[in-house]
Amino acid sequence: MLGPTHDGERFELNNPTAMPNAGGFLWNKKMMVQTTCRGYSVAQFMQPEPAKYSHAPNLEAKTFMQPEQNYYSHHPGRFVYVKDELSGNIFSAPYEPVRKPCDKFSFSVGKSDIKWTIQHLELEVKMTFGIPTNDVVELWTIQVRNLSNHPRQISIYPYFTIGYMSWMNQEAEFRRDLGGVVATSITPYQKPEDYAKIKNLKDKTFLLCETMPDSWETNQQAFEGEGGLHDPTALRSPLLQKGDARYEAPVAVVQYRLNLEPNDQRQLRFLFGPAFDDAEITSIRRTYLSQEAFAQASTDYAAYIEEGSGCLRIETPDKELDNFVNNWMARQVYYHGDVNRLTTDPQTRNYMQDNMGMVFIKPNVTRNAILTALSQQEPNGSIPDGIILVQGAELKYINQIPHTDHCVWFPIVLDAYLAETADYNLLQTHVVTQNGDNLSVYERLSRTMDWLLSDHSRDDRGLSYIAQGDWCDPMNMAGWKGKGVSGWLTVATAYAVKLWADICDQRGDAALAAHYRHGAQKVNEAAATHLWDGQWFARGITDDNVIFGVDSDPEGRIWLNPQAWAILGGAAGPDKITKMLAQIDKHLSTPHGVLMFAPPFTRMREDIGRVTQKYPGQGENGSIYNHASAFYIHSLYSVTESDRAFRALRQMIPGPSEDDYIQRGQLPIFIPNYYRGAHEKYPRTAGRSSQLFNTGTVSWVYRSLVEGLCGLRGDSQGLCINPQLPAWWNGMNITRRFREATFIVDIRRIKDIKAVTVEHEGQVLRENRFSSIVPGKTYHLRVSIPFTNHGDGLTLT
Ligand code: CEZ
Repeated sequence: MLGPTHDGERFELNNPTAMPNAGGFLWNKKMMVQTTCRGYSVAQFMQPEPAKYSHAPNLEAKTFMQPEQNYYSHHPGRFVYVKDELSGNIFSAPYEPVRKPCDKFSFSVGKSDIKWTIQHLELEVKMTFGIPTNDVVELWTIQVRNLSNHPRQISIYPYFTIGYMSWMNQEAEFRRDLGGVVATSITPYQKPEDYAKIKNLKDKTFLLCETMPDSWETNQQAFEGEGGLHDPTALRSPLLQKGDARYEAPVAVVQYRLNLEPNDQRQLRFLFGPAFDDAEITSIRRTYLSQEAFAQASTDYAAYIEEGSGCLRIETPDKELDNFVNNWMARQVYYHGDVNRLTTDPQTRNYMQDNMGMVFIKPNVTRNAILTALSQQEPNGSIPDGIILVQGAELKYINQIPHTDHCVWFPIVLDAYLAETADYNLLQTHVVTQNGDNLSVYERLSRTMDWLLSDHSRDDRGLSYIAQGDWCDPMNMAGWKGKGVSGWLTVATAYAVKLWADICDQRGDAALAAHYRHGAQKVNEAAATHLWDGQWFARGITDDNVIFGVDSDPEGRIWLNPQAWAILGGAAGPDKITKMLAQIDKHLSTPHGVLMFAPPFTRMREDIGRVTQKYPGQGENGSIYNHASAFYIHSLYSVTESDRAFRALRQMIPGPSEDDYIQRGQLPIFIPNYYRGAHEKYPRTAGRSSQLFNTGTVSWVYRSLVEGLCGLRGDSQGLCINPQLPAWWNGMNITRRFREATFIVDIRRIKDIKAVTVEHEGQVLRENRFSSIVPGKTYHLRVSIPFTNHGDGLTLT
């Protein structure tokens, strides 16, 4: 039913109904398209705020990308109707809107294009979808072949949704001069001051045809008639009516009448996208609409995607894991780091974490992101909600709500950056803020930590305020009156401050390191005193001084984040960790991964907030929220809980059993932001993927693969080697790019040895560290690791 192609370059699904929402995505710096196997699409482009050119049939609210998108028959899509002129039979490719079962179906997601092959009525339709690297336009190739042994007369009708563009002004017509359908609209607005913004928007949508069609229709209603989208009335006539749309819903359908001899085929090319005016449409046509231009765009785009292929290749006993890591994982990390989820004001924590992943792809991008974010630091050391990337960009809704965690992410990202690059010069680099303050990165980072440790951030118990949210956006009412505190942020503060102390040490600043270490210790003491609930850490204390995320809570009893970060930050020592892990296993582990908390809330808790109003098991309300699980995995590797860590990591990837694929409904080409939880309450939907590929998860998972599983993390002197294979693996092979050199690492379990040893050209490395790395060189390392018998037991080092 599904699987990778032989070379791993593509992943294919051969059934349009088993996993109806499974899809793939393409992006460049200006646009993003997610498309399902059945032909539905969600496309957005930046001008500079996200906008659409292929709309729903009703006016859509502007919002961030939604999980579990609902697809319905009039959902925007790209389809091809096919009619046999003799029999009158019709079907559509890839599957929607006619939904005729076909003889052969293949949906093939590549890294840089998406293809379908459909066979029905002894005809074959191939659709190929690509985008260029620098422009906003979809490149479509549609190919039909006669598979029968007799001549055929057919019509094909490529159909592209334009939808409801505007309640103020919309129309469409076929433009012979431009060679395609052009729909025109005015983005609705009401405030006169908005006119200046909307007047320059790309309010036209075009479908350009390389080959002049025999006919067309641009009026949605005229096309569908009484038959509807599944059986459009317009297909009953020999030719489409060449209609226009005058303040009527536009559509772009074109008709080609084809006579095909046995085995004959025709190839047609189309461009679909937004434009400002006719001149722009003409120029896009000239640039892209030819066989050579398509080929060139595809080569260029493949090269762009290839730049994000990451620093790691693995060969392990788990072939499906290898396929995911080697072909897809870095691609998703790259998407986040390269285009920041196509936002102009990314949430500060997202911006920092998405850029953390870039250390493994293009570390310079991370460096610049750190500088950009710090250039928006407040004089008091805090960092605002949302980093403005485009001048004049407005802070979107979520960034207008005060969250208290932003400073935490800075030493974390910096630590990952320094480990990968050893670029300690960054600390000396000066950053000027808007008010003219000129401080080094080092000074600015100290200020972020001072802010976290200050009275502004902590109450008199030493616990960190939550205001209207921390990492958990929708935990908006635990502290909105100004008193409530976050258990997670408290232990996370200790982690951040401790990491910063380590960096101060690396810079030789022992006094400052001691100062921050002391700060972290105080925070951890406060956590132990006020948040430890006997078996785990509480999630917080409300404005009314009610502790929550504790054993006595019937809902929201135990949360993953406070435990994971207590491990990272040192609030939990070995005894506490042993207790916590047992409880996490008991309450939070599921066949689809580790839950963010349990049990899910079934009613609003006004002293916690809207997280409790989300659907039970969905989103932050007790799903397997992979971002939270990724922190947990990272924390497990930090205490060499290798088996637990690997299990949780492996569960993030759909498959490999067919049942698992069907239950999750997603192809293993990205990690979604969540899988549904509520296994006890709603077993039917438990495990279902959100299909949302925007998630802070991926930078952490990639990091855990590199630094945890493979154990190949850098420090100021070189590359440290300390792999953490799950106990049931006897070895693995790794190719790791590091500081512009290549390491080929062969890891084997060896009987009767007690510790990891690393050999290079027959020499055993001291402290398992490879130093004196020469860029451009390739090094072969032989790593011997002992057999472990700890199973799930705790082995703290
Ligand atoms: O957004 C993410 C945020 O982008 O939720 C995470 C948070 O850490 C990320 O920064 C956990 O809350 O507002 C909501 O209720 C939404 O659920 C968002 O919180 C959520 C969406 O998944 C956005 O993609």
